[in-house]
Amino acid sequence: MNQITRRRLITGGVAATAGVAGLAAAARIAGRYGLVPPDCKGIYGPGETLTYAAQRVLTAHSLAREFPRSMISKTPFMNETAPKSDEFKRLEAGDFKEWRLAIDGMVARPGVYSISELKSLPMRSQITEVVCEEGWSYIAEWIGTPLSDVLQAVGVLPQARYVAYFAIEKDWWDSIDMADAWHPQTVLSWGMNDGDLPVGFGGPLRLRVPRQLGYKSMKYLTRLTVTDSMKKFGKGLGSASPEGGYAWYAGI
Ligand SMILES: Nc1nc2c(c(=O)[nH]1)N[C@H]1C(S)=C(S)[C@@H](COP(=O)(O)O)O[C@H]1N2
Ligand SMILES: [Mo]
Repeated sequence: MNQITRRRLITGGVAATAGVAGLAAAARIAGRYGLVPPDCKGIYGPGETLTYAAQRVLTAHSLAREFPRSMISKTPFMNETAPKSDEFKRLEAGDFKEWRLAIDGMVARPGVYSISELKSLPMRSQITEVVCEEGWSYIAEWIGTPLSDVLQAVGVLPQARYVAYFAIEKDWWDSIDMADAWHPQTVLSWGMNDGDLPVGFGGPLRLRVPRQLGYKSMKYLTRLTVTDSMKKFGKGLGSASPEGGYAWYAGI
């Protein structure tokens, strides 16, 4: 079956069922195609599943909007100041030369990368918007190493379904599916607006996921884990967000 026909069938099936028999039945169809997000249970579960399934089938390869340089925000809003831990202060005092990104899990060659090692890999620059669920946004240029280049380097195993990621603040962790992980605009960002990424905006390293809301773009990134299931992390909902009432999948 070719791609378009298959897409029409799945979305047609999922959407028609949603209309006739309700969200729960539509979610069951989505399940048959493996299009189920980690937070698929509970009262919002069928809605989350329908959103995720429809987005993935229709827009798996679509690009987040990129803006002209003239639209870069003059006073971008930073949500948080730097992490307060002594460990972070020590790393900052050393100009982040000792900052490391660990990559493990379902990969052939687990590894540890410094910022300068990441900078030696292929680079991408893009001008995209950070959109917070609280209603504000800003546009900035993000410079970094596409996550796909790092995934290529470590050799992702075929069973991989998610990339989980962790910040230096232990309560910040999240995950994306492989469609977003391999997506060309998903970038390990170490630069912003022609300079190093400032600490307030997540420096020295942030994962920019511009197809989703700001909370998926984790600042102060220290670890990536490639996995076939999010069940073993936290409460098994894919990230800390659903534990607090926010969706795991936050496509925009
Ligand atoms: N490590 C970490 N990452 C984070 C956050 C945070 O508090 N800690 N806040 C998130 C939220 S809710 C948003 S909207 C964006 C805000 O990005 P900004 O600080 O560049 O405005 O960062 C996200 N990434
Ligand atoms: Mo946010």
